[in-house]
Amino acid sequence: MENHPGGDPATAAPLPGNVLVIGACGQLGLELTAALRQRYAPAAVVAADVRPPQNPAALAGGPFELLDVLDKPRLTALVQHYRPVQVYHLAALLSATAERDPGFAWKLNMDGLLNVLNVAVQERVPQVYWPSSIAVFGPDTPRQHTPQVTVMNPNTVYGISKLAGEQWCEWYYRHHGLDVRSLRYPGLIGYKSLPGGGTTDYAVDIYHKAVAGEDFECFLKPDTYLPMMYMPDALQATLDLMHAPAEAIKVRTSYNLGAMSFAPRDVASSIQREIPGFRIRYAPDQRQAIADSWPASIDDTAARRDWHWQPRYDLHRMTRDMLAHLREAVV
Ligand code: AKB
Repeated sequence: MENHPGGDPATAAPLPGNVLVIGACGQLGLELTAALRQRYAPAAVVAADVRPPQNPAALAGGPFELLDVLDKPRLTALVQHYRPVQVYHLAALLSATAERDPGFAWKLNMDGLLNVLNVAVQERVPQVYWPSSIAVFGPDTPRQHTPQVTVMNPNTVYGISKLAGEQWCEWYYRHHGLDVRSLRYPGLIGYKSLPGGGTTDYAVDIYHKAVAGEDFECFLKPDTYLPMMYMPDALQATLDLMHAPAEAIKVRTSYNLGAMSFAPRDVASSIQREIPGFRIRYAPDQRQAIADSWPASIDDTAARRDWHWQPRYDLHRMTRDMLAHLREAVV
């Protein structure tokens, strides 16, 4: 089994202040908070979310604050209190949930980001991180090796909000000199937490079912290729981007980020190499249309060139690691 990265604590430079993670109870937030606490003093990494963590142990070891990112006075007060040198703003509705509640998705994804950007400028926060997604691309985008700069035209509420958010990030960089950085994540797969409301969620759920000895019903068709990434790679990319020298960051909207690309039948075969009796069946639902509008694979040349991005996990290496960790949790 491999350890999750958090950078090398022995070589990480000490932070000259605190870090604030907004949306710390989400799939990425839980793991990023842990990685940052491994890298820096745990007390310096403030986890914040609209609700307390379901499993309090997951965020133990450092401060936790209740925060609705739409509550700008509360956000301002927290930033004034902790004086973070980095804010990671992860709170958002994902693609499938956003289609069910477009009004709230737009409010949370857009007003939340604008609150963070405005408070960061006002309170002179040196650095902000905000995740974008492959959802910024749409049905007119070239599907294979989707370039950094290309036709976008997203057709989901989530994708529209991410594309607008990218443009806002660049605007705050140009007009206010705010050092805001961003990655277009593919589907993220990790064993520590479950995603909620995304189109790529099947690729996490399938491992849980396999370890529980159950069959898996997949909501996408067997040959639906999507860009995906194992969580340790996503954490490494995020930390590498945030610690790269500012002059190396040439993309101020959001960087394409690639690692692997697979379809449900590929991940099922990969699991069957380890668990021969595992079975999958297919019952595509409304998420199929979202997946069909997204890239199948990503060209991340700019990230590799500018800050030396290099993924470490392919599908089968990820499968072995996921199954080992999930089995350990079951025992
Ligand atoms: C989703 O499926 O909505 C997310 C994403 C690709 O941004 N995982």
